[in-house]
Amino acid sequence: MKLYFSRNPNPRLAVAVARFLKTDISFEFAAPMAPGQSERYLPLNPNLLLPILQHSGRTLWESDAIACWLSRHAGSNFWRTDDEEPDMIRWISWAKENFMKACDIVHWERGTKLRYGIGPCDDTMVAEGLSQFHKAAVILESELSGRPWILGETISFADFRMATFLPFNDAARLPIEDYPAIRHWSDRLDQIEAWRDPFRGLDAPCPPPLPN
Ligand SMILES: N[C@@H](CCC(=O)N[C@@H](CS)C(=O)NCC(=O)O)C(=O)O
Repeated sequence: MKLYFSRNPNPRLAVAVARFLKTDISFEFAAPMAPGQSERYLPLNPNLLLPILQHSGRTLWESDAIACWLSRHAGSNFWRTDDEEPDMIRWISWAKENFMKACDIVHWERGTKLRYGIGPCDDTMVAEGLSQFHKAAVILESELSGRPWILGETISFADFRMATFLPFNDAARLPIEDYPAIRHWSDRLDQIEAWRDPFRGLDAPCPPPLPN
């Protein structure tokens, strides 16, 4: 069983899940979009994106599907399979359309574009992303004010998914300090080694630094 990854947000999420669940798996750094690499990776993922899970002669792509597979493989309820499953899927779905999407817009402009020389930061898009961020953060803040994790007393994949972009906040500079419950929840996540430092011991080049 192998997980192809890079240090970018979605592959980071998948590595964190695998390590959180203590999966017996090998990790291989990949760069499917690098020149000359597509022939190798197209059969594994036609989108040429990461993460990719390879197991039993098959491949699975999309972080959520991989997290589901890894959780089932571990016999864990990290991906809920009980009465909380609809609630977990609700928050994963909401995250991707709202909180995470807003984080992604800002991180793309302030982080990825500059890091990889794709283009200058578009301030209009940053403003739009920040506006979406505040709208979503108000809702998340209210939910997290009454409980430690999104589903209640026990962590689930919805927490990891919601927080996909927070480890990249040095670049995105999202104002999470304005939201104390979100801040504390993010701090709780950072107490989990698999989340805080998923790449420990893995051979993976660091992304280019942000220009000054
Ligand atoms: N919906 C996909 C998105 C995957 C995706 O966008 N992956 C990006 C990183 S966040 C990627 O592969 N970028 C190229 C790379 O990291 O080499 C998922 O959840 O897995």
